[in-house]
Amino acid sequence: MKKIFVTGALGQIGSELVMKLRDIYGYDNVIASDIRKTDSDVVHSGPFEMVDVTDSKAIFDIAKKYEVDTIMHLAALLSATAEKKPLLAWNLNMGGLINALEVARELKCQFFTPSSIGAFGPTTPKNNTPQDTIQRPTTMYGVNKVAGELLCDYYYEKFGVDTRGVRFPGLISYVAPPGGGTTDYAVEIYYEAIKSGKYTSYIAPDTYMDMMYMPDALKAIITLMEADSSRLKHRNAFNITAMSFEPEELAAAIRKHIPDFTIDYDVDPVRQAIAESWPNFIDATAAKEEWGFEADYDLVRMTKDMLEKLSQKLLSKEIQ
Ligand code: AKB
Repeated sequence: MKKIFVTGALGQIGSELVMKLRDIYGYDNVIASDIRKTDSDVVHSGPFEMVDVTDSKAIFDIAKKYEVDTIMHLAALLSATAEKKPLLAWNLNMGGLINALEVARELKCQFFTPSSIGAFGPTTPKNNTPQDTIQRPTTMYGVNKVAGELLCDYYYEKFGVDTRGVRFPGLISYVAPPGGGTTDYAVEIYYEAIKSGKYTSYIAPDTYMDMMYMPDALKAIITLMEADSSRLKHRNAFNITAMSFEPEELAAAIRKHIPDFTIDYDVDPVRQAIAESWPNFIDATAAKEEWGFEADYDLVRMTKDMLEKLSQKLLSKEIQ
């Protein structure tokens, strides 16, 4: 990777990935893009372009202008929003993906796009979900993710595009908030724990989902993209995970730092149904064997770091 073009760069992953890539590969070698522009580090620290990924020419023109050799396509709607706006989700998630893949084919770029645990469904084995298994999701997001995985494999097999991907679990970070996901509760809870000492969860107790702290997610993307191609038996997309918990366990971990923290429940039937259609925990052996993936953060370590960093962030906002 020398010149990397990132779409959806102002989202939850992009906001941190772009800065990490710029540290590693040089500030001018990472071209960030999004449909909007904000007053942020991503926009000010290196090249930034406004790009709507449903506009194939716009993607092509930017990729050509900067002579990029890698595309990281992040622009997408998450599960809960996709369920509310299924047609928009199809058009953005699938339209954007095929546009970006076409540019990768034409300009011979390496290609990354994230899949998700949302690519599994109610008939998938729920525990220790294998890498290769039944994928019959019942959400629009899941349909997009399965189709996306297949499309990326197709571009590799048919056109030789070096496509690679991971199935991300819920991602937890103190930098940029997620938006419109089912796993977002696991981020919101930290904000509310610090701000008010209590949280009302829209996900029911006893609902287990895979999760990962953002530093491990960034490490996974970079390690996979740098991995020796000959070692990869799978490509789109690898199961990866760092931990699996239900809301009570997360609350208990927070209580070790904020003893009076309380959680109660007001379950959202839409997001709960999505969560219940996903695995309890997935098996990431293929990622470990084929490119050495290993997470650094478990629930205890993540919670300590998250509460420290988020407290500092919220405090400095108050002071401003
Ligand atoms: C979501 O909840 O939609 C995402 C995901 C697991 O893909 N965080």
